[in-house]
Amino acid sequence: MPYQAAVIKATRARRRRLSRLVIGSSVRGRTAPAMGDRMPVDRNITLYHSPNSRSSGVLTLLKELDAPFELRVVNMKAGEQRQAAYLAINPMGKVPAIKHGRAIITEQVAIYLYLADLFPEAGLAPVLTDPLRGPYLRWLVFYAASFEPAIVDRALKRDPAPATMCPYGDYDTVLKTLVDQLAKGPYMLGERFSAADVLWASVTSGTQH
Ligand SMILES: N[C@@H](CCC(=O)N[C@@H](CS)C(=O)NCC(=O)O)C(=O)O
Repeated sequence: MPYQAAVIKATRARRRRLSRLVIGSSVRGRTAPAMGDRMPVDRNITLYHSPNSRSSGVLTLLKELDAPFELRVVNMKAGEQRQAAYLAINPMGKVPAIKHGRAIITEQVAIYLYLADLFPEAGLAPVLTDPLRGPYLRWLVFYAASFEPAIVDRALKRDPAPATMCPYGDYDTVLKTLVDQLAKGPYMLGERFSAADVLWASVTSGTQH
């Protein structure tokens, strides 16, 4: 089954499981399990979002996590991402960004990691003691550190730096690494669906751009 179809199937099955859990439990509850005394107890998230951008994947993730959230739409066509109000949120003038309590988190991968850990009951983040935790971090970070710069090289038809100087190598190697990993199972972690799939599916389905 192609990767995209496998992710959609897993997402639907998870939604069904979650909606059964919601009845009579606190999956939708706004109170976090014990997570340290400095983490806000309130798990309401504000997502700064522009449709058809990298924030669309974060929106999908919030739904997957059944997280309580509020959307603040940033109108990129009107240039709101470069106006002072939004630059105070992300000085890079980019979406996505989220706010949780007083914490502002930017950079997609940081946001995926943060949210999947904040809603552990959704089971989208292998815990620290899980042997899949390392691979999970690997495939999320690989996206930002290797895939994105390689894709930009390809889109601009420019050569990367010489292989020994270039932190991500080159487009062909990056793509082969990804394809070889996906050949091992339906998801990035083999048989286990995780937040990494929500990120990679948003890229491969083209909903980001
Ligand atoms: N490194 C950032 C990249 C975010 C990014 O490139 N966002 C694009 C939307 S897909 C953006 O906000 N572009 C607005 C602009 O630069 O004017 C991340 O991973 O979150």
